[in-house]
Amino acid sequence: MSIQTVPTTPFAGQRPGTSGLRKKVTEFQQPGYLENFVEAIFLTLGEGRGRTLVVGGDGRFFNREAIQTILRMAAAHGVARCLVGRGGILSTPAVSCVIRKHGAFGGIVLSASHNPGGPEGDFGIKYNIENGGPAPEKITEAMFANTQALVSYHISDAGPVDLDQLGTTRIEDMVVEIIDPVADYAELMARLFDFNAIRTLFAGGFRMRFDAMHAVSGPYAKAIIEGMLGAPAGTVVNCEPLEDFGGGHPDPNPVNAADLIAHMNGPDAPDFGAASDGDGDRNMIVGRGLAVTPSDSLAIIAANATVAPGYAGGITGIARSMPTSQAADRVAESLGITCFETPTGWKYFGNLMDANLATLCGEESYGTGSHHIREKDGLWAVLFWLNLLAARGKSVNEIVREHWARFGRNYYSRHDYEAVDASAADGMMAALRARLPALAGQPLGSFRVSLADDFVYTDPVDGSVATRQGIRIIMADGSRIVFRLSGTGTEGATIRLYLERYEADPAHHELDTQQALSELIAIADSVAELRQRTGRESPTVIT
Ligand code: VG1
Ligand code: CO
Repeated sequence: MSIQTVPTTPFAGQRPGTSGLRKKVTEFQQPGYLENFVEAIFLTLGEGRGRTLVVGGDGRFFNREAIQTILRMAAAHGVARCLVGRGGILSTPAVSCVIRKHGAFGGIVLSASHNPGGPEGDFGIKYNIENGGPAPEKITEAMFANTQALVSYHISDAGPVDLDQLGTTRIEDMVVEIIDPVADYAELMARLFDFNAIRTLFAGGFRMRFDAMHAVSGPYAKAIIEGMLGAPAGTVVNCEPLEDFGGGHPDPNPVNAADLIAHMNGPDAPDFGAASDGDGDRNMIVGRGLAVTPSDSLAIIAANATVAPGYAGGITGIARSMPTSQAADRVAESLGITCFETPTGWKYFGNLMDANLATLCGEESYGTGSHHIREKDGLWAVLFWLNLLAARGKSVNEIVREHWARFGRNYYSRHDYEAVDASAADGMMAALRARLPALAGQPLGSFRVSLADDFVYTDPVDGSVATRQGIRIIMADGSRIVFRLSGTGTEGATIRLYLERYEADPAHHELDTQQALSELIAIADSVAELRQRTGRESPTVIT
């Protein structure tokens, strides 16, 4: 066994996006591609790597191979100990949990999250820092800079590690410990939620369907929901993580989790439905005939936080990404706490949670979480809802409608235009940006624009500034149109159009969402020349 120095040359395009470096599997399979990025990670971390590193992924195609490479490179860079999930499996929230619990200096997560997998699908790599959260931009930018200057990488020539046996082995001087991927995470969940109340709920015949979409949440949901909470076998479906997610698109929304929605709309619908994404950090909450929008879910969790023992003392603040609806703002106001508005991506929440400014965080993209870790956490949100249903003895429908009656309803939708020609998308954003100064104060249909800008965020903790985080057109009544380009896609550009309209009057709370937003949809199209510039008649996905 010895450490090799392998000559290499830089690859273009290794700049991490919203959530790590995400590319087609075939791109990652090029000799040296993964190695270069991992070398750049270790170069960026410098001397701080003498301690423990956590490594795991969502089980997608190329996961095991990538882990073997990363372990051999970690050994070559003086890492003392690597904790690896058995079978190479660790959900994103579990990585965050394990980093924090075991005092690791960081973690490497192999996942392209909600993007499809398999040999023709996507792969990804993310680095998480000591607090368990995604590396902030100054670190990912330093990694990118390092990828552009590489002449060699360092790797041990040791053979592969058996990832399927719990226990300890060595590569060079580094200890490799294969750990149970679920244990630490399950123990944390049991401390946050009233497992006894949830057990009683299931014992009383409450029925649930959790669709793990053949992704990483399966083992976690099975162990916790069926194992610890006593839900009947078969409550968790599609629970075996598959390398290609069974050919599906592991994104828990009504379009990609259509099978769950069909069950929840059916005549024999269970009481509660939920789904999770590729790496287990997203969640969808579904009642009978009702998919709860993620922005509403965040607001409802915030309004009811104290039902869960882990939050019995109340919450210090809420944070939401800018495009997420303002439903949570209304809850924050009624609680007398701040609702922070951050750019898209979980990395912006870390400082707020570390400084105890925000307890709960959420994104419209089916991401919710709290300061128990530093990632969004799909199963956590589902367990919160179970705790809430058990504590209140009400249905999902009742809870949502009572929330609207009390706070008003924020009609909300996101329209995605996927794989659009990149220069057409850039051109649209540039033209829109140029129009912004003239928009303020102008009437648009029955609305009047009160603010039109490209969102800039100044982190209240470290003062760092993020610019160009999404074009927002805010109307005088609080309605909003937001445009962003996705930072997680791997084909052309994806335009995201976010639409929001507030309705206080409960007599108008049962409209169809697209109907309720129809005027804003038309305004968005004409202001941005969306159809004309993209050549698309309609969005690829509406959530
Ligand atoms: C999307 C979502 C964003 C989320 C990110 C990572 O980013 O909009 O809210 O944080 O995915 O989620 P973008 O740049 O494509 O809009 V995950 O579950 O894919 O790690
Ligand atoms: Co994810």
